[in-house]
Amino acid sequence: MSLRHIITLPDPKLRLVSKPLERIDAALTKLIDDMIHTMHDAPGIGLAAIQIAEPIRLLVVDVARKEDPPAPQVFVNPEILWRSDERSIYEEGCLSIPEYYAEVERPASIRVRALDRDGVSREVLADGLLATVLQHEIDHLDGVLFIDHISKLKRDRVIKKFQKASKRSGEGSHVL
Ligand code: GNR
Ligand code: NI
Repeated sequence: MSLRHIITLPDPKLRLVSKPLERIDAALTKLIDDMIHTMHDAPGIGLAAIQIAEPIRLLVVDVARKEDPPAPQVFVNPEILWRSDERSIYEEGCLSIPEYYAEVERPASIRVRALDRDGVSREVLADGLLATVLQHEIDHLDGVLFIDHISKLKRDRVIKKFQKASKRSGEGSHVL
């Protein structure tokens, strides 16, 4: 298993709309294992493929408590079939926006259909933290970040901070 580099703001790839997967083959299974490894190492409770620069509709989550054994779940081509009217608020963070946290309001429960790592279609009724993380990850597949759900003032401030940091370190100097 390999650890993969997680891209961060202001990498423009984070704004791509990821493409559906046509098949689950050995290369994809390897990528899934690398994503789970990368998520656990970070550590994070979710990771979308675009965060490792792969623009495909694949995400992994693991909301097991620290004292319990790891319980990664894989979602290929996920679709949200239903959202509750009830909302809940969580403080969110993102491995692609390091060390920034903000409260986001989202539907409290959702029903999601996706293929699992064996290509079997499954439906999951998620609530609590799992519902929030799945919505955060599915947003990534559409180029949406959690800061798009906060005020424009806060969002612009965060984006500016990461643009400045990237210019200072020179890593963004090749970016338009
Ligand atoms: O590790 C993560 N924690 C988290 C906390 C609250 C809401 C969403 C998340 S997802 C995040 C990892 C990440 O960036 N996934 O895309
Ligand atoms: Ni994220």
